[in-house]
Amino acid sequence: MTQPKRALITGVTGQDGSYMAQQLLEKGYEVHGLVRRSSSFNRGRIDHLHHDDHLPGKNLFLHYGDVTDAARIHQLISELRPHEVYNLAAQSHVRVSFDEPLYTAEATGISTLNVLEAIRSVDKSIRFYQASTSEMFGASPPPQNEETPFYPRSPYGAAKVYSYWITRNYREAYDMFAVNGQLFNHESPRRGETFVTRKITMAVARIKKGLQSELWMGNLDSIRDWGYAPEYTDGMWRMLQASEPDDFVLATGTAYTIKDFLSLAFEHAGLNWEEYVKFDPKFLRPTEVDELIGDAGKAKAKLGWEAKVHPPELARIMVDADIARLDGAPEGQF
Ligand code: NAP
Ligand code: F7E
Repeated sequence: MTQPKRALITGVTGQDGSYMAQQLLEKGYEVHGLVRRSSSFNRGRIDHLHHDDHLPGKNLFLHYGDVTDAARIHQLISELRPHEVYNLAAQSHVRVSFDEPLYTAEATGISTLNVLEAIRSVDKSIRFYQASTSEMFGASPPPQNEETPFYPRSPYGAAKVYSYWITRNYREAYDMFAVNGQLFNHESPRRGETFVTRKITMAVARIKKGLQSELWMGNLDSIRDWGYAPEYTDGMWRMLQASEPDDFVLATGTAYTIKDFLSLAFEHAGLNWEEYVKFDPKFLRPTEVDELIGDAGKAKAKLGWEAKVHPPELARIMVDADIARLDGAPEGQF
């Protein structure tokens, strides 16, 4: 009997980590996830994987650790000897990165070097995925693709640019299979509650149920290219199965403003967003990324990857899920 492939996911408790773990278990992988010690329960997105009868949940193993702790990362990679590492852990909130720039540099930038160094010294054949981002393009005008120059507009974007280049450098210097996925915004019912789409869909559900009457927001004019997270984690996996290591943009190629997403989400529930949304300057950023629209042509040509869910369907999926949650649907359903 052949041994299952082993994967290590940093950031397994996050939106993408939870879909990645689920998809790898479905493919028969032995999945190891890095989990931070927390005083409150932080495994809500993955807890159901242990109990899902359709998944080999016994193949999911969680390990305490922090990506800023180089010794722990080295120890884990040395003990586990994974075939693939998905480096998804990060301080991922752009607005928060202005409040905590040094921590963000550590957790979103230098931490990538911790993982790469561990792989380099333990076994250079381990395949490495780095969660790079459209925020690296920042102020470069759309459409953005793999050739677009970087112009980050936040401490988060700047830290991710470091991670991108150190990943490329380890690929070129040490012949490692280390790749960057330059992913545009991707959302889902598991999206963190302080990112704009989820903030909106939760508010729609609560307003619909009479639990909330106002929604306080910042800049409504920025343009984003929003896709559906499970499709993007499938793209990450495809990058690590390719014959050669390379960097890829994943995006839908569509452009919607925050106002557009408000309309889609509120209208799906039969509501008019303009009656509820109020402006609060505390949600503005010192520097904003105005316009992100990705060109994922390379991923389509070389990986056979293409986004199928576009923002109108995405908004419906997320609003329906948040209404179902308020109706008592179990978290593992989403
Ligand atoms: P997310 O929901 O914020 O999840 C981040 C994960 O990283 C969580 O599991 C978090 O743990 C963990 N983490 C944070 N700091 C850590 C540390 N110091 N040590 C160990 N774990 C740590 O993010 P996401 O949306 O799934 O995104 C996944 C990755 O892709 C991130 O690197 C993000 O920057 C990047 N990215 C996201 C998007 C997007 O649109 N979603 C687009 C491009 C790139 P806790 O649960 O304990 O907080
Ligand atoms: O903001 C505007 C805000 O926080 C989107 C992360 O996953 O994607 C994400 O970064 C836009 C911005 O995501 C509010 O000013 C208005 O223009 O949902 P967001 P983001 O900053 O695009 C990239 C690709 C990543 O890599 C990141 O990790 O929405 N906006 N009003 C607001 N944003 C928030 N959060 N809250 C508001 O009230």
